[in-house]
Amino acid sequence: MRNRLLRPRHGWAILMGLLLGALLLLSACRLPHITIVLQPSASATPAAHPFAGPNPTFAATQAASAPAATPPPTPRAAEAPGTPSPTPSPIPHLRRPGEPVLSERVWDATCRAGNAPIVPPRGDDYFVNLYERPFNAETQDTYYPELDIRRADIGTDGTWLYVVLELNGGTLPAEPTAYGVELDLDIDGRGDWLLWAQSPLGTTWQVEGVALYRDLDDDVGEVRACRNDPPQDGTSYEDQVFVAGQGLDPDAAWARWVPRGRPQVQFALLYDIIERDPAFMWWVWSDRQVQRPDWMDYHDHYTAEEAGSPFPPNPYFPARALARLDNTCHWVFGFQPTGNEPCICAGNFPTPTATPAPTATPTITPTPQQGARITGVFYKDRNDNGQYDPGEGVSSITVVARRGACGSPMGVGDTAVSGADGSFVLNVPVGGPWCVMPSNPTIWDPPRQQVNAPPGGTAGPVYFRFKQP
Ligand SMILES: [Ca+2]
Ligand SMILES: [Ca+2]
Ligand SMILES: [Ca+2]
Ligand SMILES: [Ca+2]
Repeated sequence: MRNRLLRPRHGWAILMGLLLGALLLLSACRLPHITIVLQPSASATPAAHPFAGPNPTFAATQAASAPAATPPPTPRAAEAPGTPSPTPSPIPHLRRPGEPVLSERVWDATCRAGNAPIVPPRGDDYFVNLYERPFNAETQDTYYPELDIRRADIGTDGTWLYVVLELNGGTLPAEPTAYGVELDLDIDGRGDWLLWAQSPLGTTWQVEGVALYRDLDDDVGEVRACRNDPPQDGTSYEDQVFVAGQGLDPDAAWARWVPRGRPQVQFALLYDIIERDPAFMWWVWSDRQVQRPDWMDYHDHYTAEEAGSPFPPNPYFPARALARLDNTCHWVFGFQPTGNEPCICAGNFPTPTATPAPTATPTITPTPQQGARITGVFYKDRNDNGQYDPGEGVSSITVVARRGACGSPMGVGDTAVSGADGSFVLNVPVGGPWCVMPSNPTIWDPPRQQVNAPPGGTAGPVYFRFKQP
């Protein structure tokens, strides 16, 4: 009995052993396959994109046009904002931009290489986030013509929104350099979209190096749009919706470098992305210094002292944190400006001559028909007699005229920089009340002055006395 019982038990054990061995062999063979198969399928699950919530149209477009293998956008938290990685894009493109169609233009001041320090002729005012600093910080002795925006144009052919930056010279930057376009769709002075391209750019349209950012919570510009409010508390452009062909739509945004005497950076954005918005405001950037979309507006991130000033008489001279960059003021697309639009360009109202002499600096001399002139003087009261005397003028002070009463100033009518004798002239587009505001108003007495400018006439002079320390 025992033996009989033992024999089947041994046989059973051997059978179980064989079965176990076979199972182990099978699982050992399959394990690597399981690993290989599972990983891609898990990572191929598209990450939930914020865009799917607020805008079903784009989400649908994305779902329809994006190939199944499209990887999800890189997680934003781990990304250094403003540095899209120019990885080769295997993504097939259904649409490619053509030659830009342009309809609106904004002019910008230009600098020139020369004696140090290089000082911008105009077009720089930290207090309204306007910069003309295509040169290095501190010594201000190296000029970068490929950073110096000369003019910018915008237009659409119905499919694409094109923006073209014309630079004052130079060649394709070897150093990391960003060029950008901000779009303010609800015309509140706060950018809503940022189109951002980083060198190296090719001479044909490419998505590599191109990124598109969106502001989700309307905090670009911090507390007061168009005015400096450091320190920055908000997120600014926190949502990178497209980078190098990945994200929103593989064809969303493109850029190219057009080499020529005055080289261009050209942008193309699928007009559908901004729901073919017919009327908005826009402005452009070159930036080799900061390159942080999540720090815009830069005058909300840096204090006046940190930013530095490019003008030697300014107490914050020289340019420091904000150097090696340039931008334009805000201009319109698709509507006639009234002059009350927030941050609107000062001198862009009179249509500049269609074909300016290519050698001349594109100085816009506003001669508005129903406009007015406001004159004034900055001075240091050396003999302390409470009034301006010859020889007391303070040069290179930026001053801005904002429309309306000083309690609620609105759009910028003009900016000017005081000359060697301390005097300045502001050409405003219409008569009426204007608030004349120096940069860094705290050092002037009074800090600002309201002027009622007669249409077609001249008001002033208004005097600003330097406060003795
Ligand atoms: Ca410029
Ligand atoms: Ca806005
Ligand atoms: Ca602000
Ligand atoms: Ca934000």
